[in-house]
Amino acid sequence: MDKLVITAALNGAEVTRIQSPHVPISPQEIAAAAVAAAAAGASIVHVHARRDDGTPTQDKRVYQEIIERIRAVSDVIVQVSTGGAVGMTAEERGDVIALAPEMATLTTGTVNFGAGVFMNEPAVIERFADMMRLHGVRPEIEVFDVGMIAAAKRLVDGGKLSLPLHFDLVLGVPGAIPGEIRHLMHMVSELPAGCTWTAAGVGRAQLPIATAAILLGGHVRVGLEDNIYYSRGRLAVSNAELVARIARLAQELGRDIADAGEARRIVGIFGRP
Ligand code: KMH
Ligand code: ZN
Repeated sequence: MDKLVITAALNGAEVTRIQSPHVPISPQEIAAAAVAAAAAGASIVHVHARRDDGTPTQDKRVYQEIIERIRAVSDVIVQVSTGGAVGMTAEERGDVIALAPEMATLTTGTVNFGAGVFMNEPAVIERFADMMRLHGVRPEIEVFDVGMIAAAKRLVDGGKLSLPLHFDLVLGVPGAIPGEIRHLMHMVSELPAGCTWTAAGVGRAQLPIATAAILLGGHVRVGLEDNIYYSRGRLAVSNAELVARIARLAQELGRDIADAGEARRIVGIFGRP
């Protein structure tokens, strides 16, 4: 089994400071959260840009500042979001790919997302895939339901994506596949041979889905984007706290933790930075 790659989804687009005062917003806060998460065992940080008032933005300049601040102090893999926030246009969401980050998310379908719709038309998905190939960006195929795995396979058949892919299996978004281990097992069974995968459980599904992923040979994503609680009724005080628990669990279960260099090899990032 490969060493465990832990992704810290630091802030997301939708979580507010009212929900959790610990969500990093500014590039400085995001960089500090990235460093702390890396020290706790994360080898990838998934980041969303925010404006000073906390609202989500896909402004390239904000992403540039986030990447530069993290790069200056850490070799953790910086994965930017092309999902942005519900309601953003595809044009604004895709802009960040031109920065040629090491890694970016690529969602391969449309899904209800809480009260909104996370819209990903086929032509937009193909355009983002083309842009990622052009700029040498490793996509993380982010799927919220099993049909999105089938869609990724069609993109492979059509020459838009190449195997092996790295997937992020997200379970528990209201409107998408529920956060149950049997659904995780089914999603894993549908992946093309040779692909790697991370599992992200949303809300109370975070800990059981992460534990199952450790045991099944997958990788784990935790963080305040997906879940603001450490335990019932007790907010997580930081992303690092959530990452540290996964690192402890993995060690107890006999799974070593990948550092950033090892994570690059595992998820298929070669020759950078
Ligand atoms: N904020 C969600 C609507 C991604 O980062 O690529 C989409 C999302 C996925 O967070
Ligand atoms: Zn995200």
